[in-house]
Amino acid sequence: MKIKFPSDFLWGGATAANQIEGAWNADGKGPNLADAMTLGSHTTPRRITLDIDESEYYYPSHRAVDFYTHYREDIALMAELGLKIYRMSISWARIFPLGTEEEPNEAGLQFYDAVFRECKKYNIEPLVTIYHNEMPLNLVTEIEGWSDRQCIEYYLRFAKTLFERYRDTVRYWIPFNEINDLTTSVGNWNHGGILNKGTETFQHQLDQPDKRFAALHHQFVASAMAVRLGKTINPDFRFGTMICHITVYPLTCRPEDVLLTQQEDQLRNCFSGDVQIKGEYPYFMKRYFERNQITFETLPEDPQILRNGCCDFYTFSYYMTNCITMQKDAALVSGNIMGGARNPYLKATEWDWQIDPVGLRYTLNHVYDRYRVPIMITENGIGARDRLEDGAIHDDYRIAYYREHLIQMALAIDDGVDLIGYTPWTAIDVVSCSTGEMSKRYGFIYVDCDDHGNGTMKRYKKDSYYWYQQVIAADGESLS
Ligand code: BGP
Repeated sequence: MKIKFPSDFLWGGATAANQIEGAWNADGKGPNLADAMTLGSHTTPRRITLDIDESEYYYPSHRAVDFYTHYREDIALMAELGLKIYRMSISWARIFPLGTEEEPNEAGLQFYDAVFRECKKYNIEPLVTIYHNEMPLNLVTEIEGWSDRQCIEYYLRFAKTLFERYRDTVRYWIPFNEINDLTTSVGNWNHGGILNKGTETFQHQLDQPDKRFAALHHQFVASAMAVRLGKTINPDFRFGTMICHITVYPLTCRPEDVLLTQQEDQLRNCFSGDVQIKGEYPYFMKRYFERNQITFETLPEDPQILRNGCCDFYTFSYYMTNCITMQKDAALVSGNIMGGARNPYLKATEWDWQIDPVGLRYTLNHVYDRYRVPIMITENGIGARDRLEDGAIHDDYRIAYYREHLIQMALAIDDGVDLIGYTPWTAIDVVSCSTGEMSKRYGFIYVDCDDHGNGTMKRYKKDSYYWYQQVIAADGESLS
């Protein structure tokens, strides 16, 4: 098949504030929950320390890759790469250091003014995630994050500040990154701002499902209210979901495995997408809550709020697929929010995330069939250990990964899916979310910085940079 993406296809790249910016306490920024996570690895869990103690631990977000001072150079590199869209997030604690202030921190806003100015200079469309795995630490300690309904008000104050300030600068918004992460216990901390008593690490969190689903409900309400509010400020604003799509296959054709797979898909993927796109809780969640004796408070006006604040387009992250089975002794594999049974037909990365390009075409068809709204893939990529040799990085494994996934995207477009954009994770190396490592790299641009923040911070173009540049320039034709 001859490959050619639509000429208006939004070729992009993604990052998130707490993983890229650094400058964790500069110009009035308050500490956020990401700033309280120590360095970990694939085998060592990241500790969560509410008292940030830099003399004892290394906290990767404090320096990250110092986008805060390198943003001009980085955006120029993104422009040279050919990006049409840049997915980034805004640090809540840079704008509202405690989260509870009436007035925003002007210095924080000025930083983003400058970032958007650079984007505009190169005609790069910003796609802004309002909430990406961080909130002011003060809201975690004072109100237990999103488990308290009060959080909606603070979030909307933050969102309104952004909508008004960037009314003519930003068109595409994502209210919450991977909102469905709160369907698993691992989402408590960095998605919900909830630290249950006894939880010491990000990887092993104690769970109170009532609290967790209350937090998720509050985020759904906040998302819908933000959509509504945003459109009163600028009717041209477009809002997207962001679902961490863990595509699941039955490990065998045993009907029980198939049924269990369907239930996993409903809970992990469809639930949150349905609320944000269709504007209501899907029927299967009633049973799920009853069977698991999960209760949480909602207000009578909530269903109406959800109906009135649907997202315009569907976006998701896609890194892996997993298998589901009744068998207790199946071999297991890792994943970002959940692992699963190992698929004998797939290879996995060093961090044990299974690589499945064909699964992306399947997923695109699956979600488009369900929602029939434009789709964007807002994260996809391979975490790998890159080697800098004489100023070059020969990341042929990353090129192979992207090549295979892009071909499947082209096939999905050919199937009829309305895929409008792609922002791979990441435009430039950033700190890993799950392990805090720098050595789990995703970028097209290499940053000379090690796991402990040592290095020159110099930027280098990887082989994948030149390759992606060609792909974009030819609208994907070079993949044929
Ligand atoms: C997603 C997060 C990102 C990103 C990515 C890769 O779930 O939205 O912030 O980090 O996963 O994960 P990791 O950095 O753990 O390899």
